[in-house]
Amino acid sequence: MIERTLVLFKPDAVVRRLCGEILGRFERKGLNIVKMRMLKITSDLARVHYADHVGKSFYPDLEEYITGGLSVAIVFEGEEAISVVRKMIGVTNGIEAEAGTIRGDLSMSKRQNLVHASDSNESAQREINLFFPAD
Ligand code: FUP
Repeated sequence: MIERTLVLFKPDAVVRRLCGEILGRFERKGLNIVKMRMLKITSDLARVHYADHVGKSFYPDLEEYITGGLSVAIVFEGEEAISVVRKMIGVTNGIEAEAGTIRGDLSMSKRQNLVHASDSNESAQREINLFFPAD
């Protein structure tokens, strides 16, 4: 089934100038860019986006990091895009992520792990509406 998924290039991806590298991987895989914008995530937006994590011990550091610089929000479309993109980014901690994945190849951190990607149909819908509300 053709799906849409929300991907964020987080502030460390922008600061490290890895947006082109990461975007290229998704494009070469065969995913289409449907929407794309650069933004600075506010505390309010972070709290909604990471609603499941608000209140956890790591949340204050997570919010400081995600609001600490520019991010890029992208909607990708493709066959089973949600699970394809999740496989391509790897597990949360860059130290544990498999070689060949974005986090596995480019991150050595659990927090500064370069990318976010929707993990289900429901979260994809929610996150696309959150980052591209006008559409
Ligand atoms: P993921 O789905 O891999 O992006 O990871 P989660 O939704 O579980 O967590 C969201 C973000 O919270 C991660 F990308 C990094 C951050 N995080 C921490 O900083 N510490 C933790 O112990 C867990 C997650």
